[in-house]
Amino acid sequence: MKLEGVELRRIRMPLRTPFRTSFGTEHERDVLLLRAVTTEAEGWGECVAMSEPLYSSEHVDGAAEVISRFLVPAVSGATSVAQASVAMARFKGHPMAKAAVEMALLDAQLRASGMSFGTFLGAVRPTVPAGVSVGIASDIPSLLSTVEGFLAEGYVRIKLKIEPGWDVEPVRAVRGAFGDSVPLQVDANAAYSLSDARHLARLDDFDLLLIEEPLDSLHDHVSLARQLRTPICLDESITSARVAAEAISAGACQVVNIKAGRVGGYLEARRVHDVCSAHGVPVWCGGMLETGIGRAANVALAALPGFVLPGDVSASDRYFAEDVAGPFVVEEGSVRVPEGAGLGVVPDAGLLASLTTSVVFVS
Ligand code: NPQ
Ligand code: MG
Repeated sequence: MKLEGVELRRIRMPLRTPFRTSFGTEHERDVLLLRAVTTEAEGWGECVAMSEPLYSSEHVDGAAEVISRFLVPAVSGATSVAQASVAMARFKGHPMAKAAVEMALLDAQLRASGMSFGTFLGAVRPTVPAGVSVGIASDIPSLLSTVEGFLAEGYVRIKLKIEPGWDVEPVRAVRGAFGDSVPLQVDANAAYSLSDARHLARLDDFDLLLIEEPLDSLHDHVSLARQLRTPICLDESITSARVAAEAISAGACQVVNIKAGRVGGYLEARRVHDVCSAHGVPVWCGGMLETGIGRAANVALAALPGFVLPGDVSASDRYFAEDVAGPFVVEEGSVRVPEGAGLGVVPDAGLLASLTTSVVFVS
């Protein structure tokens, strides 16, 4: 299989409702999609970088530059995805850019061979449980009505985004309104520091599944873990399988959130899964407000055996009025793993065209 070139397409997807986290409020998703054209098949990739470097250091313009200037030329002679990954590894950083290129090449290779993403990665389930991430609200009543709606839609796990000033009270209110049996967790996106340990320990009363990335230092999570009963889950800090092994050995986390974009691709994501499973550490699949393209790959990943906790694997309509591919839906609390070759979904050409803000072909 020979790569003829890669189309980079920027699309603008309005969010149905603004999504607020400890790092900011998003009103739309500025997405970079890749279409790899090879001699045998086409493959789609999605870059999960945000338009501004708020979640991590990457941003969409930077990723597009790195992909077109360094990554596509580096992989142009590769005859397999494994070879392409090695060719990209000499460039430091830029995991989201690398992950998008790898995803497009992998999709092309799998479509050519007729194998699904799930089968390739090692999926062991036909469906995955659907969790949902709930943004910081303006007040408690509006949070409760949002959570009530998601529970009515069948989501089996609720994650509340938290920040200093919006933590114990929203958790208390959700527990009070919906009871102790709703699987509930929180995500701080690194908004706290170690001096908040005693405050964060107040969350121990609410029987949370986990607290995700409370601090901005990998090392400080070791100290915090000793002061909390609530398990610590790491997201932003886990940048590779090697770092996952180090974090687990150091006692920095008891659970790991896996996002392929954050660790440089689905092959590395599978290695993170393998390392965690070998250590008996449960993992779950994170989300970056993906379109149906990225969502298809996440759903396949989430079907691996070590993904024993529900992920931020939601329906397309959690974020978008209209999705470019799918749509993915929640049925009986689960999302179905696509079975077709590659990602098992392709974007709708007309919708793509109407959302496109720029398109270039790099060869
Ligand atoms: C997390 N995701 O787990 C991320 C953070 C996040 C579903 O909570 C635009 C693009 C907005 C990516 C907001 C969820 C985003 C984004 C939050 C990622 O930490
Ligand atoms: Mg997170």
